[in-house]
Amino acid sequence: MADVRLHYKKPILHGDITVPGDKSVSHRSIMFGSIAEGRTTVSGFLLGDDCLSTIDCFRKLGVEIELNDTNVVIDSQGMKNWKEPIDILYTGNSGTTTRLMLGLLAGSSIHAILNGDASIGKRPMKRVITPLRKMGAHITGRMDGQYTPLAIKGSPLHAIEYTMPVASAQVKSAILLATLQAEGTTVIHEKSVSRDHTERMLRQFGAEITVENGTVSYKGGQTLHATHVDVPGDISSAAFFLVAGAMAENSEITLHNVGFNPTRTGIIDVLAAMGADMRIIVADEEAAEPTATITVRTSDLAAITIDGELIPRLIDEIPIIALLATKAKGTTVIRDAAELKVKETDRITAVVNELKKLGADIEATDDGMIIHGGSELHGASLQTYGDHRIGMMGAIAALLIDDAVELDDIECIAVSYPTFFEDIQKIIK
Ligand code: SPQ
Repeated sequence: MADVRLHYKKPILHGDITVPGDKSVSHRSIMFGSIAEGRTTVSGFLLGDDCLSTIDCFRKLGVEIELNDTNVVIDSQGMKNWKEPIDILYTGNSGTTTRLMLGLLAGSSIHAILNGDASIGKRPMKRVITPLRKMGAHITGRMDGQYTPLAIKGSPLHAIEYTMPVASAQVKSAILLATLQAEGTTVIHEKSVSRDHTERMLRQFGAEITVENGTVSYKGGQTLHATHVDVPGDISSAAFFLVAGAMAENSEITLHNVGFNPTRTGIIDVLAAMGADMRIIVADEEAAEPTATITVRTSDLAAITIDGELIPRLIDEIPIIALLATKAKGTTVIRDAAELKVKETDRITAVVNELKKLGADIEATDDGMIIHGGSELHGASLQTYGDHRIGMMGAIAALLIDDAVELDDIECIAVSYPTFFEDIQKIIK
């Protein structure tokens, strides 16, 4: 666990960054390429630790995966020919890998054990296992399957109709992936729409799926066809630099190839509502995953309330939005975001503790936080809690103040943005 002292002395931020591949889409590209028989190719793959964990799991299932920089070639004999792994499937720090693998393995002919790191060991798995068990899955684990390690014995599945108790793309995706090997048509009702990368990729691989008014319907037993996946840049990674550009003095940053899927663009809505000076050029709205070039300049910001259906569209951006709110005029309220408590760490506690150390006027609530903008931030020693998004929030704060910021365990940032500090250097003037 390496400590780092960041002393940037309030630089002007100016320049261009091409954002690395989207983590959610990268995971799914490996999964779908492993399901479909034949050769799937992927470009723009994220070389983050979480996505490498996904590759490792599928190699253990006998899928051939070649990685050449950000290009991937997947040669699969189809999911029916996956081999029973002789070792546990280790999912590292990745909630997405752990939960989606459960859905994929539920209807297979395989017995497997899934385990991850200490953070994964604290994240709730019952939310996935409950609907999968309704489909006929055999999954056992610590505290009746609430936590890893989990053992799964593939079994015949049937489709279900399921109303999502929480907005979660991982739960929705696990059910959809299990349905691939289930009899009948699965229907999922979402109160607030979560990211839809799985639905989009099912279509891209040739499946028929309907999505109407928050209801997803998908018939089991459809065959997926190998194809090419072009991974867009990760808007959740871009968010750190969008916020830096809006907050730092005399700054202008252009971010290229930013994924612009409407189920992920809550951060753009928030920046716009707060008054950020942004220019957005959307490249191809018809693409499987649209992208945009976004330029952001130093802005006068006003506080807003962030809640309701907006929350799932920006859930991973809340740590950096909280930092943004420290500069906004007035009081920003973030609510309906209790899900933050079950991420890589409790992100309500972590954000409030660490921003307080920097001098922010912020308080935690049961389902979010309240930030009184306008306080002068200063240097501090910060904890990352082993959470990449808390680590990056601290590093962006360091760009905005005169004093040094110390951060413990910066390795965790490699989970989603291994080139983060190199990209910071590109825009410091
Ligand atoms: O994969 P993991 O560890 O769950 O990663 C996080 C993140 O901050 O990168 C959450 F901690 O992103 C999730 C996201 O919060 C990735 C994801 C997906 O790819 O489907 C969906 C979201 O989680 P959820 O709980 O809404 O399903």
